[in-house]
Amino acid sequence: MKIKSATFELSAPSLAACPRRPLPEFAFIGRSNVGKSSLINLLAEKRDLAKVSDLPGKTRLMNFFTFNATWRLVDLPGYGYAHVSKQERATFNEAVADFLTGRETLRHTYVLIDSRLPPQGIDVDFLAWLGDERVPFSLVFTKADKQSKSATHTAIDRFRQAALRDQPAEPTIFITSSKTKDGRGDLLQHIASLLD
Ligand SMILES: Nc1nc2c(ncn2[C@@H]2O[C@H](COP(=O)(O)OP(=O)(O)OP(=O)(O)O)[C@@H](O)[C@H]2O)c(=O)[nH]1
Ligand SMILES: [Mg+2]
Repeated sequence: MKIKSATFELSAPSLAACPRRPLPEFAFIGRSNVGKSSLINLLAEKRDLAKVSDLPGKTRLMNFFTFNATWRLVDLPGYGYAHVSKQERATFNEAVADFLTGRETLRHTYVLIDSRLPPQGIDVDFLAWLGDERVPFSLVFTKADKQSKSATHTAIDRFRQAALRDQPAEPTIFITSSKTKDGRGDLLQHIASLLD
């Protein structure tokens, strides 16, 4: 799929504040700093469409981006950041849970995992929750440029053992790098297949 346009639409703090006009949507979610915003910019081939930050927890609202005027990417707040208040964290988690379980136009969810880290409890717990809620998802292993291919594959195998044993079906797995553009074509092809 060729990306002809990619624009920011709006930021929403709750399900009720999400865009009204129905378009098929694809969500990106993962631990803070995993590379969600960078991946959106990669797909869009725009440097500053989504804000990238070294300071974790930058994206605290659900951000909607419209691609080719026909579908949306949704940058969901990263989970697992420590420096916002409990109250704020709870509000955002609730909005994200509402979105993932109650947004009628949500076609698919991509869970981003840092390919350099051993399986993280918070990712394992989140995937178990998605499985319980029957939310269909794929896994995207990010920052693949930071290590060798074999190290990435070892990390994926370990993650599978830790997190996927109780899942009803094996999710599709993508390996990406916002630096080298690896995985861009695969992800866009997957989205295109779900748009048909
Ligand atoms: N080397 C490398 N660095 C990356 C890659 N993707 C993201 N980064 C860096 O990782 C940091 C976090 O990236 P973001 O895209 O802001 O991560 P995020 O998941 O949107 O973070 P929050 O919005 O805080 O949850 C930035 O310093 C990025 O430059 C990648 O593929 N390779
Ligand atoms: Mg972000």
